[in-house]
Amino acid sequence: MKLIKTISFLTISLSSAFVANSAIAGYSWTYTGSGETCPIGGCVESDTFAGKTVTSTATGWYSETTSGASMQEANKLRVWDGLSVEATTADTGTPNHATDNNGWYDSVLFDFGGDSVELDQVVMGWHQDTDFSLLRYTGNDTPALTGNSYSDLTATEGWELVSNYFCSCSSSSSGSDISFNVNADNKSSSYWLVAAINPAYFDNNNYIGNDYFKIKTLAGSYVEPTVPPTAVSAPATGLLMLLGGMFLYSNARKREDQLNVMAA
Ligand SMILES: [Ca+2]
Ligand SMILES: [Ca+2]
Ligand SMILES: [Ca+2]
Repeated sequence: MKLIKTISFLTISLSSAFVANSAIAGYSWTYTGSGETCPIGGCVESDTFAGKTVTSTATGWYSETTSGASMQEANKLRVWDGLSVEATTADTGTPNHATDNNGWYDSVLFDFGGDSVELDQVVMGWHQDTDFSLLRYTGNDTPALTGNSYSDLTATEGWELVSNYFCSCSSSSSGSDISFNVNADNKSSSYWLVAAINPAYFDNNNYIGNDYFKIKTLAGSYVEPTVPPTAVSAPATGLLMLLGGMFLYSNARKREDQLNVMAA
């Protein structure tokens, strides 16, 4: 019986090494300011929950509006009542200094520094019409935006359109936050892209060209990494096999003794 208990304990211990993908909910990253320009490398916000700090680094991006135009890092990413992309030196003033799709197609890249994040909510601060595309990166390396078009991202560059989201507000509804529940399928990634809704992801020009918003808060969960099978040490596996073998041998011996007694 002691041997059986030992084997059971080891089996449970080894099995627990494979338990994966538990998530810690409650994270949020909020960007507010008075128009400061993000430094080279991006604007950084961190949140700590249950002892784990997850950092979000935001950078601004844009492309010309011609089909297939290449993405470039924006002239400025600024922080007002949310993140605002000034695509070029001409993409300024209200409302164009917001993240928008008039003149250039703006977007903000959020890099979570290798931590896997499941986004649940996107909150816009100042906004007018607010239709946007949400993408996540599915690759294991660092994504390259420069020189790729928005279409390239999903066609060849490892990005996936999570969904498009639409504001039911009119273009004059600025002045208060608007919150979107996103990512209904609970997907996770270390890189997320929020774009003023883009024709590469939503083919209806009636929705495009009048969206202006400042990305204020992202909220979601940190997804703990899967423990790889290699984390189970070879000696532990060997011990389990050895104990299993001893158990089988012991049982076979008992059975043999019983048969001998019956035969005697
Ligand atoms: Ca613009
Ligand atoms: Ca802009
Ligand atoms: Ca729109």
